[in-house]
Amino acid sequence: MSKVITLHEFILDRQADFPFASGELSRILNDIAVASKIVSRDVRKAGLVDHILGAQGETNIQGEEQQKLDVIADDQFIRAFQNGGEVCGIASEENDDFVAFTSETAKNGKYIVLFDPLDGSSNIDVNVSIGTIFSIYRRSSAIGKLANLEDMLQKGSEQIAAGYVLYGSSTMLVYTTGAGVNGFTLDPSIGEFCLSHPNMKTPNTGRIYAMNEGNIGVCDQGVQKYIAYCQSDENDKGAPYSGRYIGSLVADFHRNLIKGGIYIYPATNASPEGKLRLLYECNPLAFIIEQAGGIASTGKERVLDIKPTRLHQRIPFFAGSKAMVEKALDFLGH
Ligand code: FDP
Repeated sequence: MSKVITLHEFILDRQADFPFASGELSRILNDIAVASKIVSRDVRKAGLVDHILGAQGETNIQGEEQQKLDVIADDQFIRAFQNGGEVCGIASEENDDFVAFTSETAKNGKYIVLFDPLDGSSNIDVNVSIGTIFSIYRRSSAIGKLANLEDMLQKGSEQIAAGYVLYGSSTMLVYTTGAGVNGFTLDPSIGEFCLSHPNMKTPNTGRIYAMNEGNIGVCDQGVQKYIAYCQSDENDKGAPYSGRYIGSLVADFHRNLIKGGIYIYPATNASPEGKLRLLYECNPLAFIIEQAGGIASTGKERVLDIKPTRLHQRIPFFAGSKAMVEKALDFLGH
């Protein structure tokens, strides 16, 4: 039987791969792992908290105000980064503005983290998989100062690490530091993430397309034609692909990463810029899919090449197996 490798051990083993490694990035990754274990625990009892403990009003049995799980998750991650000492500022889906940490230790932190604490949160109430997505950059501002907006608005190609946690039938943490993608499954009996998916590669092609097809009539003709191609028996597979859409980005992305497939969230009439957020949804997933051998594009350009202009900027997103995304881009005329 082979030895179990925990995330903690794995991170320490890989630390030497970074130039000038001082252990700070490793500590941030460990902080994320701890925060996500806490969130995983809370997600697992979501139904109890929402429907039993909170059933009598606005407060739970301890007299505490009920909080939505995405706010709880946001607080958990912010607390982890604020107290860790390596991170000088964060931006998250839950906060309109970025947060620059003000303690002297934090001002000396070299890193910033952008994250979506609980993505797909509209699925919490119906017991469907949800996830956390994170993206780590070296700060561009001077060490010792407060983090600023420019620190947050770096190109995705500048990421030094990115990953996600999927709270699914099991809890998994998948991350990259630019040297491949590795996946860890939480063993609840020992409370550790254990290496379960080493060196993940996405198949070059697959049979799955994932899109909210309710939008098919209100998106670009190129997308409509590509989806018709996926559904036709005259495509490259000679049979219709499988349509699979959970409506939870991390879950849809993770399934496609493993099985091969394409994820599409195009621009629509109602959301001409697309729906998904560049900084803490698309960039981290783009980094991962590229590291796994796939492609992530807006339909016009490589996601990681975009210079962000706003914290909550949205983009159209086409990501997945190389051959499938290239085919979709052909239909879009690129
Ligand atoms: P949600 O609105 O539930 O938070 O980015 C948010 C996201 O979920 C993704 O997780 C999900 O893939 C997508 O939006 C679903 O959007 P549609 O309901 O428009 O398909």
